[in-house]
Amino acid sequence: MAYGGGGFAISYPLAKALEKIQDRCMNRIVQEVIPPVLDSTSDQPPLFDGTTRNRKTMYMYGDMDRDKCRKPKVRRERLYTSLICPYAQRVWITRNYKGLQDKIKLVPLDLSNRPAWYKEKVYPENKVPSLEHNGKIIGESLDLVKYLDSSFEGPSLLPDVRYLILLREFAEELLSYTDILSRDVHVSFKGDADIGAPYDHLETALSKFEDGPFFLGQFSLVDIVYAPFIERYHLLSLDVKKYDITTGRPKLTAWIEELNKIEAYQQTKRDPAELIPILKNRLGVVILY
Ligand SMILES: N[C@@H](CCC(=O)N[C@@H](CS)C(=O)NCC(=O)O)C(=O)O
Repeated sequence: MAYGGGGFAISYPLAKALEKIQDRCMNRIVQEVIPPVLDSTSDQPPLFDGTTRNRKTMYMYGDMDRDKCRKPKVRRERLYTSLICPYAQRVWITRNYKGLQDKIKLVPLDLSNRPAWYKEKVYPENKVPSLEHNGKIIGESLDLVKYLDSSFEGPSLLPDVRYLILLREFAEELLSYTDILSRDVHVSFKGDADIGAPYDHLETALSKFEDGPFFLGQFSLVDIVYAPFIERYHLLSLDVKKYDITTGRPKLTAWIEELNKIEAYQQTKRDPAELIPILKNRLGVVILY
């Protein structure tokens, strides 16, 4: 059955599905309504919100026992701010990014005509930003950005220590693989061993951290340690075995491409015409280096 509007008709189920999707999108793009800016004439906002009567509890206890029918008071954390202060904006961005709009209410102040209660009862420094959390006042934007990140839920804004440990462990693993790689490549040149296996290993390793094309995501000493060897194996495999180590290995291809953009590496590369005869000469004598 068609469920129509002005220009074209769509089915009812599709219309319902679109309605849901649209609602979700609307949620994401809804602009927060910024509370009014408080000045010297404004009262201090109350510490607690949410004293509306709870219908479910009213039903359980009857309308007579009014105290039990009240929802517990909700303490609102407050971010005292100025809508034009760059320091306050840092904290505002952090609060938004972590999705804390409902938890931390904005209290914008007019700095040119500040309410007296702000200095007297909230933050004696009389500056913004400041955060009221669990009855404590915390100031200084850098401290606040870190505080919001570590004390509230939402996406983390600093690398997790566990992630750093994982990176370091993986770096060590890769560093100790360099000798195995040389041995396996050497063996594959001499005999029947699968010439592609060592590069499959590298391809898998390069897929582990996806925040960049390098072994640990971002460029590191692991890439430096591998660069001269992969450069030589690439040349030699093409020349001796007509085998391109990058074919079918998009991560390795991207790694080589990105490495070649790094000036510090570029300047150390030798002409292949100079390298290949040296490598061929060494092949079969010692591990390639
Ligand atoms: N170091 C503070 C600086 C905060 C600051 O200077 N805020 C200005 C507004 S942009 C302020 O409150 N000025 C009022 C005053 O100094 O009296 C921070 O990083 O939070």
